[in-house]
Amino acid sequence: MERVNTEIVTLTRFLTEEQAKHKEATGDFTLLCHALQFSFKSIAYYIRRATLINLTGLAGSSNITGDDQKKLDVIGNDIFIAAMRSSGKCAVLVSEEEENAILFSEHEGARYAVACDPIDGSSNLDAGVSVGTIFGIHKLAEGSKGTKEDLLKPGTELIAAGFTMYGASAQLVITMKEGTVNGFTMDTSLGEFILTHPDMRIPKKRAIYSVNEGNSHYWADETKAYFESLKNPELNGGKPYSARYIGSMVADAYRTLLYGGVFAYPADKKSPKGKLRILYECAPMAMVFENAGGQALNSRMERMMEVVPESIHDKSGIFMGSYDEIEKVKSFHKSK
Ligand code: P6P
Repeated sequence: MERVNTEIVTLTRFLTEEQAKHKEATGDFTLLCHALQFSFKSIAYYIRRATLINLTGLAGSSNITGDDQKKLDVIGNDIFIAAMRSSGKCAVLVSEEEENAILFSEHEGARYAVACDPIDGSSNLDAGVSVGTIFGIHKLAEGSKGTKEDLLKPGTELIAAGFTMYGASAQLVITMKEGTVNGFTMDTSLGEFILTHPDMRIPKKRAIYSVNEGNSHYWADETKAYFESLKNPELNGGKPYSARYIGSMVADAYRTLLYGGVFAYPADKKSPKGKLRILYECAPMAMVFENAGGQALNSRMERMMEVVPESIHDKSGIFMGSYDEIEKVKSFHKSK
């Protein structure tokens, strides 16, 4: 007779227990996370039904970074903005889909600043590829009422970050400052995120690399040399690395976190500042990977968590993954 597992930790219970660890906690952060949880559940619902109710395809608009907006992008963005506003705990929100920071000035007591990409990787949506929401949470500076400057800070000041991948099931990965990385799986019958991957640790090394080789013509010479070395059996115990690239950061990141290896989107001659955005792609992922025992660097081999964005949609090159794999990246790239 299969023993029923009654030791089920929901995200709601996890957040309550986290709050109890901090006597000074007011409960505001917990309420903000409940609003995040609601937005993930809503976005997951629409993504599941997208094809059925014809939500795939372009919305006919484009966002600040010039990406063609998919209908779901717009819906995901609207859901996220509404959830942050109604929480009453978010003072300022930066979204990939919004040119300017959104200030919720009606919430005077709000003490948090949130950066998000509501549906990252959405260009893959029509093909049924996993996409995701990436988020980072900062606390407002003392005396600030909430401005975009509250987000123009290094990842080391993030108080929480993570992502939700909408795949076969919705998988949430979240980490707090100096905390562990915890994975939750959405149980659609209960409508709850269940703790399925407590204290996630990225394998110290793994012969998998994840990069868009279509850009290799534009890479710096040392980047070309690094990836070429991974393909040389003689340099890797007789077997080359495996190449795995989905083109959806959340999906590539989740696989790298679980299996190990290296994910990279290097800055190159075509995109000298890189393609991925610091606030809502590079920094949150860097926090997750570091807290899971891995590393994350920019193309100048600087610790990604120490990079300060110059603007809310500022970009960076990134290498992130297993500790030993990033050490190998460093050995090929001279610190600039
Ligand atoms: P490319 C999706 O548009 C995204 O922002 C990330 O999710 C993904 O890692 C990257 O861009 C893919 O870019 O140039 O390889 O299509």
